[in-house]
Amino acid sequence: MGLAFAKYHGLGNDFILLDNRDRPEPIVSPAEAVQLCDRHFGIGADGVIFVLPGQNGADYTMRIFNSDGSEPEMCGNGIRCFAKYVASLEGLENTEKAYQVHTLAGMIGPTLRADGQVTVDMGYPILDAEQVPTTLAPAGDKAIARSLSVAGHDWSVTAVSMGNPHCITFVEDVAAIDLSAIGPQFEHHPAFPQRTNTEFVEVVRPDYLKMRVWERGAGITLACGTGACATLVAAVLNGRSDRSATVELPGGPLQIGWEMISNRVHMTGPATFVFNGVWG
Ligand code: ZDP
Repeated sequence: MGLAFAKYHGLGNDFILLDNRDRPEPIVSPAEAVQLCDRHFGIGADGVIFVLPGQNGADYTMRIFNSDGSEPEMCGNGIRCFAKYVASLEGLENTEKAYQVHTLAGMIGPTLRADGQVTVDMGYPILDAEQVPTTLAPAGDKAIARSLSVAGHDWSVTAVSMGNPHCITFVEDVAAIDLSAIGPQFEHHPAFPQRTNTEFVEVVRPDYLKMRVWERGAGITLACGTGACATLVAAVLNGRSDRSATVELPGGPLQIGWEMISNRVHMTGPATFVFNGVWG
């Protein structure tokens, strides 16, 4: 029979999109998602994204499984791909359109723009250590520039949740970081009870940051939208950047802004259709 899917990427962070609009539960299991994401024995992707019926007044619900089968609350690059995919399911390509999407991190609002970019209202950053969650600061405090010992070295880290947890470290030279060696040690550090996405950031200018990411449940990826948002928030909290900046990822740049009055984070970037296929 086969499972119809579409493949999309956001700056090389790639996803298998499934039309799950007729059922409230994902049509593939976490174990099947691991198989689909396998780059040698499967389709190959960083995650599987489901377009489910809306809840709480939303147009749709988005759920995602990482390539290891775990389920994150949110996915910034994924939601841009999600918006393009639902527009194509609705036969509305190349139109400006705003969606309200229910996620495990609350309501998220992607808007398709005339130039093909997608702007996403990512909501509020969560800074209370207990809610990130991290033990790096007491409940009610922010974990900004706290010391974390990893691989025999003390790192000054800032913890931010964009619905999913992120640990941000500012370094002189992002290229010099041995990400595959230390990334897993950050991800599984006991200071992060839900594990963590891990970002290393070089401040090139106050409006231009360079970031490399080790993702929880997915490892090294070319881009991470929630990670780029968490990076900008951490840079502002540490007095290292403007409230609006370009965050350059290995797969390309995202524009991120953190509004002073509304406290909301906005992200603008591309989402690219790759191909349609049938699995099995
Ligand atoms: O929080 C997590 O477990 C992440 N691996 C989820 C995926 C995040 C993503 N890369 C993004 O762009 O935000 C999709």
